[in-house]
Amino acid sequence: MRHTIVLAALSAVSLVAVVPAGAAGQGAQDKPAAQPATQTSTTAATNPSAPQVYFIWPYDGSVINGGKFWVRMGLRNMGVAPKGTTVPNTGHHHLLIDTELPSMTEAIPSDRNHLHFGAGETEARIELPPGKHTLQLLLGDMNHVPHKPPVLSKKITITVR
Ligand SMILES: [Cu+2]
Repeated sequence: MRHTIVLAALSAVSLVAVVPAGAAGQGAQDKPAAQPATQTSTTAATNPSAPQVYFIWPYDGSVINGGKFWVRMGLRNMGVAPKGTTVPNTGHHHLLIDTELPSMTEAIPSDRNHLHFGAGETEARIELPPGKHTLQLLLGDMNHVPHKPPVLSKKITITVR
């Protein structure tokens, strides 16, 4: 199983690289990605090959001194691609700060509480004022709309000192 996940991750990296080439590179990339994609009928909790977005850093409960920190965003079984990319099974990260989930059927808002990483970034330097803050990741498609079913992380709480 471990091996399958590694293959999927590698193919996700390749997807980003072939984006400008369009559909030409797609066929070759479909082989390793197709295996997990056909098994996504159950949730991430029960199916290790379901798409999953998660925080690499910070951890839930982290205490951040000074308020500036890197957020590192992880994605399994899908590929990160810039906004507007039409390759299937890709999307870009959105960081939700101190807010509830937005609509799952419309474009994710873009404001101080909803940060878009439309260039395909997987890490970002964030600054937050002192206090407790919640962070949650939500993947959006080429039009910033959550996938069906939505690919979202657990909501974590951090404390800034
Ligand atoms: Cu977006």
